[in-house]
Amino acid sequence: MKKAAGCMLLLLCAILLGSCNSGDNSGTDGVSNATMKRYQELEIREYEGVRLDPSVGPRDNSISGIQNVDISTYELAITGLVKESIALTYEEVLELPSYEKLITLHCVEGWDATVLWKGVLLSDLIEMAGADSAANTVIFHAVDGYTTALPLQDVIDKKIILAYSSNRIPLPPALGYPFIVVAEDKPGYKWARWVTKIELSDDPYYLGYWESRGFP
Ligand SMILES: Nc1nc2c(c(=O)[nH]1)N[C@H]1C(S)=C(S)[C@@H](COP(=O)(O)O)O[C@H]1N2
Ligand SMILES: [Mo]
Repeated sequence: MKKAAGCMLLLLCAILLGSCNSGDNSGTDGVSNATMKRYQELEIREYEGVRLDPSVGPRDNSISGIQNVDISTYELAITGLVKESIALTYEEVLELPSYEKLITLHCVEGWDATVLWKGVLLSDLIEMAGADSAANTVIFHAVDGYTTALPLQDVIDKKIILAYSSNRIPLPPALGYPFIVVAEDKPGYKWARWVTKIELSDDPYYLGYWESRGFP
């Protein structure tokens, strides 16, 4: 009886898995050829026994296309309700203590992506500038004019990182080089890419690009 149930479950899983890969010839280890093509050279594909997905998704849906940032003139500003506004170069950010996180993004469209991220704690960056006691919101500004925000308490409690590496390679331009907010447990539009400014605010109702267009 138990065995039959187990078999049914296996069969169901096989059908479900099959439907996800439909229309795509399979490559190595059941990974589709289309997926294999999206892995970048040198990108690691496995971490502690977990298979990683290509960090760059199948299509770009950013507001002004993929941005190419000139790192020689790039600066990351931490400003707003802080004791002292600061600006850091790419190299200065990379010198701070780093954190690695294996995160699975569950997309509302029904797919998952597991990527190994590496970056710095947003709270470490904020501490460098010193948040005012009135600050409760973190607004991210990007080079394409995109903005989005997260509650300061979430940023601290969840140890949210600003990542510069995905699957052990430098963040590709498509993913937001030099920096992306790895807003784990939050929808995709909270994952600000090409971040240039982190602004501390006392407005918990601040509306970013998609938020002002009706997204919560
Ligand atoms: N700077 C910037 N960051 C952005 C966006 C954007 O248009 N500009 N789009 C957001 C949205 S809506 C999503 S779903 C995620 C992931 O986009 P992707 O699926 O194209 O990688 O990036 C987010 N970060
Ligand atoms: Mo999105």
